Amino acid sequence: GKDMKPFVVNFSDIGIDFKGNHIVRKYNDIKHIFKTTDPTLERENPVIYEVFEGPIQEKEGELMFLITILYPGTVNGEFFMTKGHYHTVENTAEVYLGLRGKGLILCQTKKGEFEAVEIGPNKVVYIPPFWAHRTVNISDEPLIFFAVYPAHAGHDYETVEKEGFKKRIFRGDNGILFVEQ
Ligand code: S6P
Ligand code: ZN
Repeated sequence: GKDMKPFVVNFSDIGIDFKGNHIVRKYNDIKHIFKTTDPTLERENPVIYEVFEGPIQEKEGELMFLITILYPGTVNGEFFMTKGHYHTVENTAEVYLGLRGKGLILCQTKKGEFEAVEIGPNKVVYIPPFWAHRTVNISDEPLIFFAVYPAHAGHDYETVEKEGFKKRIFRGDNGILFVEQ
């Protein structure tokens, strides 16, 4: 806003003096997004991913930025992933920069187009307006990425919960498997 001054956030201070919003999603919060359930995960309820948002107001003109840490693992072979969403203000894009690990960003439109693109160190992914996006960790280490988007965009999780994504990503014998939902 008008009264803001330039500032720096040191994401290596996460957990020490991080000022922004911290969102934590555990297995039992999001287990319905996976094809199957796993009683061990239900009992242990691990953190699947967490998001550290910059201290930014959600209003037009601002840019929200954040770091997502998506932990490695599977639910009976289906890789850990984010809930995924459209932006509520649909005509808003987003940029991801991979920092660590390896993943896929599943993208789809309400018209039924589907794309999967790789994210990892040195990779910038551009998600155009109108494309829903979900991140899948296909590596054995935490997948960490930076993202920035118009701060007023908002998140529409409902549409994705109703319609799902066209494909699910499973660990295969030699690599990864795309499974039609
Ligand atoms: C925000 C951006 C990401 C996700 C985060 C968690 O627009 O796309 O920061 O919020 O990766 O995913 P989700 O689908 O639970 O918000
Ligand atoms: Zn988004």
